[in-house]
Amino acid sequence: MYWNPSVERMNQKDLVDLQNRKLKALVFYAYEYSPFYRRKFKEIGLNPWDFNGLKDLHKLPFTSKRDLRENYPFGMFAVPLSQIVRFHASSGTTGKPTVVGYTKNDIDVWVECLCRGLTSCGVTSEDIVQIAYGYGLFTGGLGFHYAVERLGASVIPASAGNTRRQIELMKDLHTTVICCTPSYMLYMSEVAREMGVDIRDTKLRMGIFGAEPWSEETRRRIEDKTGITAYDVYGTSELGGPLFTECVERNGIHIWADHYLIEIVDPETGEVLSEGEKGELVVTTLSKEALPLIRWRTGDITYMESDKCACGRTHPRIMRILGRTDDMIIVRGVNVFPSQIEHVLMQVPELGEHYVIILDRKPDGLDEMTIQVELSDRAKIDRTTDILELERRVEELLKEYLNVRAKVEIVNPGTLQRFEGKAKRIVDRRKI
Ligand code: DLL
Repeated sequence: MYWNPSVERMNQKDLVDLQNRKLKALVFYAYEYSPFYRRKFKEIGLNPWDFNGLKDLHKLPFTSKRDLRENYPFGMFAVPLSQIVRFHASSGTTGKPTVVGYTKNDIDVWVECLCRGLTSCGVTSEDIVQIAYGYGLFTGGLGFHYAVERLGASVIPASAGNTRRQIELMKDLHTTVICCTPSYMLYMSEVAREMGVDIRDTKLRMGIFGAEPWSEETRRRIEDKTGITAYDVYGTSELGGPLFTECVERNGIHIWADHYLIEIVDPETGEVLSEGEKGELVVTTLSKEALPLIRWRTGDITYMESDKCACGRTHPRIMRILGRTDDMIIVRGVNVFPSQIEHVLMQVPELGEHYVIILDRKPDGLDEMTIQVELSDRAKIDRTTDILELERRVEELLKEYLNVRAKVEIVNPGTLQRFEGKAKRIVDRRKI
């Protein structure tokens, strides 16, 4: 089932032609309306009249979060404030917050993208969709809200939090689809159990989970615990919000190429990588009016595939996000992403789903990683010696798969912090 079949199945040549035309127009638009880009283009001697579209893409400058911060709040907007119909903002956990703005058309394009995605994972106007992403400055809640409404399904605008109420709503209002972070879904399933509710007995059939890295094993665990089918959704506030999802094939996330142009680059050198090579996702917006972004460095690590998907859609796919470049942990010369640690932990059936990675610097200057992970509430272990033995086993697995030396501490089920939005997996106690 398609939302916009002629576009979603457009042949490669037409899609590339369209991107080419839109990219050239974007360069003129940015030069004309964005003082920021005009300055950047002048700095590198780029004249829009000499720009030849896709084959010159590599000549365009990158745009980074730093640019957005330095131009806070409106310095990168390309329209007068009177044309802005909505603002969203990031929480600014890694510095000054960033503000993004949308014109009416920007919202329409965002809704269109997400409607295509929702339809591609099988959401229909018959569904009752509970949105448990936060509403507010975060794009998750309102982003899904507008798309689900446009689709004609029923929205339950639950927002994040108030978890017992979420379960009641799910039961009483016959929710069929839930949208939230994967970590919140895990938490919700625990609370449901405490309340004596088996999610399998409800009408819930599907979850659309994203806004944070999660692993294939976590998907399997969510599905095992709840009996639903779990889909991945990706997006960032700078690009719009939640925009792109997996389709029923669940073999990558379709990036709508008529609105967004993607590249994968080496995060260190900025060199463009080939299909299938892992690197940083870089996105150029082809339709955004308020905040056009040229070669936006998302900071997210993934790889790209552009062969036609079995679902019939021709738009390229990115594979599950491994993590953010700034979340990469470097301990004793080994680089690792939390999602890779999660991947190993979740393969151990005696372990639960909740974990935290603590980084310390020892007096001798060496870094130390400790992973606290809960015992599964189904594990039948209570002897201390068995716990110690399990800790050693997990440490060996981490060494074997990731070459990381970490101390593993197994803690009782229910003792680590739970999250209603994005989970915080790293506690860095190193003094820099
Ligand atoms: O998280 C938008 C969103 C809302 C996406 C709801 C999906 C669902 P930001 O708060 O700007 O926007 O955070 C964007 O979150 O650069 C990634 O690092 C991370 N992220 C988002 N989706 C995924 C995902 C929203 N599916 C940042 N897998 C991005 C891994 C994700 N990481």
